[in-house]
Amino acid sequence: MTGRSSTPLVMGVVNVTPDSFSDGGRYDDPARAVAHGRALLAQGADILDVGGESTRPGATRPVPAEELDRVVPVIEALAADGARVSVDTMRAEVAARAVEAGAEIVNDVSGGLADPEILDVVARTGVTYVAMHWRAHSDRMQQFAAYDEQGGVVTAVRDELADRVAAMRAAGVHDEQVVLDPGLGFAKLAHHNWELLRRLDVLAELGFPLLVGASRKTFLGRLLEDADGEPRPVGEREAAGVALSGLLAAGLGGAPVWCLRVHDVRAHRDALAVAAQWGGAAADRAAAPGRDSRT
Ligand code: PMM
Repeated sequence: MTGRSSTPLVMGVVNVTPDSFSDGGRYDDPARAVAHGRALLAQGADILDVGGESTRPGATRPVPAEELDRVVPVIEALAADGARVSVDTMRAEVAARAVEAGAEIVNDVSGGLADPEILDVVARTGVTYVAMHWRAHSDRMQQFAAYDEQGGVVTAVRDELADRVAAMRAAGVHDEQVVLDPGLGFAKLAHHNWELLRRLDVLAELGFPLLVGASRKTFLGRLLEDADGEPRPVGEREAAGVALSGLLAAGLGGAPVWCLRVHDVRAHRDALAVAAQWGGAAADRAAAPGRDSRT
């Protein structure tokens, strides 16, 4: 189900929320969200990630009924179109209803910590499970952005994800269902995110495919801050994220990435095309030195 390929898959974000930091309020009514999902498919998304809870720093949680009302009709419509849909939720109840509605992937930013029963849903349904590194809900997660142990953030994230894998196995989830995610921006400062991106090989030691969600995040805004120290606004971070996708697809994170979670699918697809062409050209040169491959 999650088989590896050299070019990462592209997961397009469909946030059905009034308050997500990257696109909050733009697609918060189901019809608009479905239209947006279809547009992302047309741009080449492999997966559509439908979420009804904003996880931006400081966000408060919707009640479960509200989250269900947001995501279920959108998942039903997009799955009926034949799309491969994931549900971005931390709740077992929402995950179960989403799978009934046609979701094939449960994307849980808490890796089973927020609602441990979600692991039972994943085990029972056999769907793919994206488990992200997470320490606390968004209203207080940045209080936990400290990684003072030996090995710093990279070792801590690897070890905490390994603990989550143990919990998944104990719940009856099969390893073939699991994808791991470093959780960029979740209880992380900017430099933590960069360290993780450079050392994906350490996370890959756990033996699972990796998903990376960097698109439009605050650490990119910080990288591009203006002369007064103001971060680049969310809507103007796309090019930096696209550059990062190209570098990751070219292997500069130190390990293959199974999937990139992005907002502007077309732009990131372009970066992947460049990286694939580069890799192919390098392989051609190695196989046939001196051959002119400009055509
Ligand atoms: N980031 C956000 C939401 N869901 N899921 C995974 N697996 N990985 C992420 O990094 C991730 C996520 C927050 O970003 P958004 O507000 O743009 O959706």
